[in-house]
Amino acid sequence: MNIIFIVGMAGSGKSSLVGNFKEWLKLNEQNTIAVNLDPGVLNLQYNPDIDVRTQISLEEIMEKYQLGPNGALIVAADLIGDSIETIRDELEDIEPDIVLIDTPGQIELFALRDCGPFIVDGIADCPKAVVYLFDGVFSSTPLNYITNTFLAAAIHSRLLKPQVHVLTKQDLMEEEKLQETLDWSDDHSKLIDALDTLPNKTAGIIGRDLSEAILRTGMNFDLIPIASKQEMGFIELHAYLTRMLLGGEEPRP
Ligand SMILES: Nc1nc2c(ncn2[C@@H]2O[C@H](COP(=O)(O)OP(=O)(O)OP(=O)(O)O)[C@@H](O)[C@H]2O)c(=O)[nH]1
Ligand SMILES: [Mg+2]
Repeated sequence: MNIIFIVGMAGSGKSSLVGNFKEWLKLNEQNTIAVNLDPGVLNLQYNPDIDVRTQISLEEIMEKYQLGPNGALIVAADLIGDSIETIRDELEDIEPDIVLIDTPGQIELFALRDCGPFIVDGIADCPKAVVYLFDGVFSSTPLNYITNTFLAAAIHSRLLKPQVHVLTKQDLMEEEKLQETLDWSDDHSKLIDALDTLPNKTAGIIGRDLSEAILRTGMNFDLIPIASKQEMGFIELHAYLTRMLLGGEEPRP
C-alpha cells in the first residue's frame, strides 16, 4: 500500500484531483481508494471510500462547544487525530494499493497543527508521499508563486515526507503564463526578472529576499502541470509518484 496526501491552499483543486486521479488510476488497473479528511466539506465531487465526516460532525461541535464555524474547524482538526485508529483499521480491511487522501480546505488545520504529522505518521506503516498543489491561476504572479513555495516548505518541514509539487488548473492558464510560471520553478533568475518588473519596488525587494531564502533550502520546486477534469498531466504525476514511492531514486523533496 502507498499513501498519497493531497495538500494545498483553499480551492487549489485537492478534491478535484483526488476524485479524478482515483478514477484514472482505477482505469489503469490500480486498486485505488479515496479518503476524505475534510470535516467541513459540504459537497464532494466524488464518493469517498472512507470519510471522516461519518465520525465528526461540524454542526455537533458548533453546538456542543458553542463555537462558530472557524473555531469548530480547529476542534474538528484535533478530533481527526482521535479517528486515526478507525481509519487505520478500515485501510487494513480494504487493503488497497493506493490511498489518495483529501485534506481540509484550510491548509493550516491539517498541515500546520499537530494533528497533521500525527495522522501522517499513524495512519499506516507504508511508503507515503505528499502532493502539494500550486493553484495555477493564483500562482501566476511572482509574489503569489513565492508565497506558495513558502507554504510548501512549511508543510515539508512539518510532515517530512517525499513531496512533489503540482501546478493545477493548467486548462485555465494561457500558454504564455503557464510557461512563465513553470520557468520560475526551473530557473531562479527568471523569477528575479519577474520580481524586478513589479511596479512596487518594496514588494520586489521583499520577494527577492524571500525567494533567495527558499533557494537556500535546496528544495526542488519543479512543477508538474495538471488539469484534473481533463486528466492532463496524470501520466507524468503518476510516473513521478511511482519513482518516489516504489524505491527508485528518491528525489529531493
Ligand atoms: N478548470 C479547472 N477547474 C478546476 C480544476 N481543479 C479544480 N477546479 C475547480 O476549482 C474549484 C476548487 O476545486 P476543489 O477541487 O474543490 O478544490 P479544493 O482544494 O478541494 O477546495 P477546498 O477543499 O475548498 O479547499 C472548483 O470549482 C473546481 O471545479 C482544474 O483542473 N481545471
Ligand atoms: Mg476540497
